[in-house]
Amino acid sequence: MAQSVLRLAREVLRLRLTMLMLNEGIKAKAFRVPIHLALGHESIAVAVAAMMQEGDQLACSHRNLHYNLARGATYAQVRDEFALMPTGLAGGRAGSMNLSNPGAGIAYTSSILGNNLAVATGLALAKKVKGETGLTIVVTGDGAMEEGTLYESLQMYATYRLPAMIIVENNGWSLATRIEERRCPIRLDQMAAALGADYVCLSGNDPEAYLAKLTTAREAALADSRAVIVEVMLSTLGDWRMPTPEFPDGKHINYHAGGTPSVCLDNGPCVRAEADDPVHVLACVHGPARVDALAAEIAGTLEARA
Ligand SMILES: Cc1ncc(C[n+]2csc(CCOP(=O)(O)OP(=O)(O)O)c2C)c(N)n1
Ligand SMILES: [Mg+2]
Repeated sequence: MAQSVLRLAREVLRLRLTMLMLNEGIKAKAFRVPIHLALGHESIAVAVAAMMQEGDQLACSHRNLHYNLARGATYAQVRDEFALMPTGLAGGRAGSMNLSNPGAGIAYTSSILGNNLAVATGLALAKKVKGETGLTIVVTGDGAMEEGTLYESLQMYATYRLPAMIIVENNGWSLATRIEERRCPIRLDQMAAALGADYVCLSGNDPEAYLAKLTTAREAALADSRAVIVEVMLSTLGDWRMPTPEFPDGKHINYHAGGTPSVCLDNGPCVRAEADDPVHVLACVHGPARVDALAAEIAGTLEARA
């Protein structure tokens, strides 16, 4: 396995194992804030983190854990942050939904949907005014892209000729509502074309392929001072319960936040033997035995669960 590919595979596994350990903590009520795990989102976060260069800035949303981890946060740092301890990544002051880490390039994070799109536009404009280099990257979900700030920021990027990358993590859900239940389909490729932006669609959860495509898109955005929308098709793995009049104890739906009861660390790093699980994809590419050995080695370096 080439070193660069091995590094990406190790990172996908580190993110997965860290989130599985945090899931056990959530189930044990160890934390003081609502937490949105990102099981299934590992490949895009690892590829974005590897794509980023000096001066690049990332603006995240409520589901930001995978980017914080991919940009170097450790299990102990996020565990302590979620327990609001001074030893946490942000000194215990940010919690989960607003967790940023400017020193690692995560300039801003907001729990207000669409807010990071507007702030990222300001970050990109500030770079231009100050003559600074680097790309502004913003991550949003398929729900948050329904906010007007997506359209408004694309307009601003085109008007002021600002380089930017807008990553839409499309898991098909906004809280308990699927896209087809809440709105018409939106063709992001056509929206991008109408506003002078590029469009790239990523699927398949291969971090190496993602990194290659992101790197090309980054260079084009910087060379031509324009925006690129990167739509990533993925699944948020796990399950969630929502109380309804018919199901007062909670109806099982797609995972949104909190602990995911059906996912257990003892079952190994793979959640689903399907292509929407980045760890399953790694096992298909590199062999299950190799991935299990790597996972065991990484788990040994993370803090013991107790
Ligand atoms: C302005 C605003 N409206 C509503 C909410 C409540 N809310 C929090 S997360 C969420 C769903 C977000 O869906 P999406 O952007 O697709 O991200 P996902 O959770 O699927 O990763 C909603 C509606 C909010 N945080 N901010
Ligand atoms: Mg969504």
